Amino acid sequence: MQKKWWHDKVAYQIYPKSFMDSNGDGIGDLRGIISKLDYLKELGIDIIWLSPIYKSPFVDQGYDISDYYQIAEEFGTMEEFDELLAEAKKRDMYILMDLVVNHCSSQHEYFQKALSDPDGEYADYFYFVKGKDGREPSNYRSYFGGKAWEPVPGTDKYYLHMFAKEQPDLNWENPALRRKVYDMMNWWLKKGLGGFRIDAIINIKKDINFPSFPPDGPDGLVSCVKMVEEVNGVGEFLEEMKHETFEKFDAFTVGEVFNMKEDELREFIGEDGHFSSMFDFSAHELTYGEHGWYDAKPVEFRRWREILFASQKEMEGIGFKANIIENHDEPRGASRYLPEYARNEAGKKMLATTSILLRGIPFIYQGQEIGMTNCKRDDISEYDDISTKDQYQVAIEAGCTKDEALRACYENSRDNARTPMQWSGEENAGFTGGRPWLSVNPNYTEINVLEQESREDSVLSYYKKLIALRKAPEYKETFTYGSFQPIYEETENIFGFLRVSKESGQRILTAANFGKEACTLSLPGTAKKVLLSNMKKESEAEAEIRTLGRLPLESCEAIVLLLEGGEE
Ligand code: TEU
Ligand code: CA
Repeated sequence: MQKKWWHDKVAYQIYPKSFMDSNGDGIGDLRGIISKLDYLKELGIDIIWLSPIYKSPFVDQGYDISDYYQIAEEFGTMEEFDELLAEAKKRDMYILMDLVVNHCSSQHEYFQKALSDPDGEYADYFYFVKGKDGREPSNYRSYFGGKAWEPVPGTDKYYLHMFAKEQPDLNWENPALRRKVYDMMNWWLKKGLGGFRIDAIINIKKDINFPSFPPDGPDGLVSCVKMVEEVNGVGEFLEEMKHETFEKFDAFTVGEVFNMKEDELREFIGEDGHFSSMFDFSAHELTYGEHGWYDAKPVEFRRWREILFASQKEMEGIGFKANIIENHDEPRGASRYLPEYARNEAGKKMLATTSILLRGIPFIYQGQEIGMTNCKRDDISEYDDISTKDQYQVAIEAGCTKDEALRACYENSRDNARTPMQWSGEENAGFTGGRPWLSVNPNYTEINVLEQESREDSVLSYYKKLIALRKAPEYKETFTYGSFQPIYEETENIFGFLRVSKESGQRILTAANFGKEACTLSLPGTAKKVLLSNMKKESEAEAEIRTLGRLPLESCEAIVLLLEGGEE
């Protein structure tokens, strides 16, 4: 396998609006990010992904872009962005921008021009389609609820929006539009970006016949994702995009790919794949309800482990997925993947260990490194997110009580991850001197960076050790390129795997006890050295293992152990 500069890196996602506010307007900004680069460097971060910072009406928090060449005023100026790039570079860090090109904002110049001349050149930058029998061209429901077609005023046409109606889909069949997109990407890459995180990309390929499908809900509509699942050919667009843009810059790209077809992994992230990497959403997909958030099931450990292991094995010999436990679209990992009794610092460290040491590229979401959690709200009006408002309504219409619907939001809302970063125990968590755009999680008095920086045994201190271990010169080869081998699969509640490298001759065991009870495991070899423990001093853990000849694990205990000898 050809080695690439990003293989051994650790990435961090910033949600700019909620990261750090430098001027007291309650909105995070570029200057705030610049002020925290040293914090990220110290954590061990190499690559920073910024959720969208372009000019936007913020109907979907910046995922609706009205000018791809401008920085949103709320976040700062292009000069500040250039400064951020330069400051990152000084620290050997890379910046990824979010590339949102399935759709733009309805305020974008292209769409405004299209509306004013619905038969003109710009109308063909979008899907302006004639209705059928005085109705929409098909029965699609958008991802955010309601019809995916909106009338084009003064015509018998409709335009397609797979997300909000303020997010019209761009017509990728049009070569002129594709050229505009590539020029824009190259413009940013030339500034010195490390690459892109690529939003909702599977959706760019449509079946332009827009067939209707049998309804999948009481609204008589069908999720627009059905059409995406049925259509082929997205790969042609993706290859063209790669050749025209990031390939020329050796840029890193990570795709947000849902609904990939079976056996396409190599095409997506193999050596000559469309992208450098793509997020591993297999665990997230476990949490889908049949009809929405209200009937989503809690994550069951056994299924979770099974699906993550299967995903790890699937990518072996193919490429690198990007491992996450949360992002800006998901609830907090600590609130989702940890059982009730493990929702404490030990549990959070355990979850970190099993995620960061997997094969692939770790992506940490802001606040994960201090163990931020979901946030309870008393009323739907306290939420901002467009998807949350829709899902609340879906729950109510399905007959849920207000409390049940709020519970579904508490467990699944995208706003759980979007509350301001908890920097300190000061008012508003030290995020802003003003009034935050979204209210802080009240637990900032206990969970915050400042407090954790002062404590050797905090979640934050542990993340630093964990990342440093992954990148340590002696073990880097094994953690980066070593194979993934599951172990203890027959043992309930144990998340265990070996990383094995022919190159380094090392075998490293990671084992974590997600169960409520302590247990003792047999070892797959002789213990050489405890590299990390989330509960004890490494030397104590090592002495214990030597005396027993076995591996004892408390509830919520995780251990990383170097074994004697190389591959068996
Ligand atoms: O998300 C794409 C996506 O498929 C979403 O529907 C996701 O499943 C949903 O957020 C769950 O509620 C990307 C971005 O990550 C998201 O923030 C944007 O809202 C969306 O694209 C539209 O740009
Ligand atoms: Ca600000």
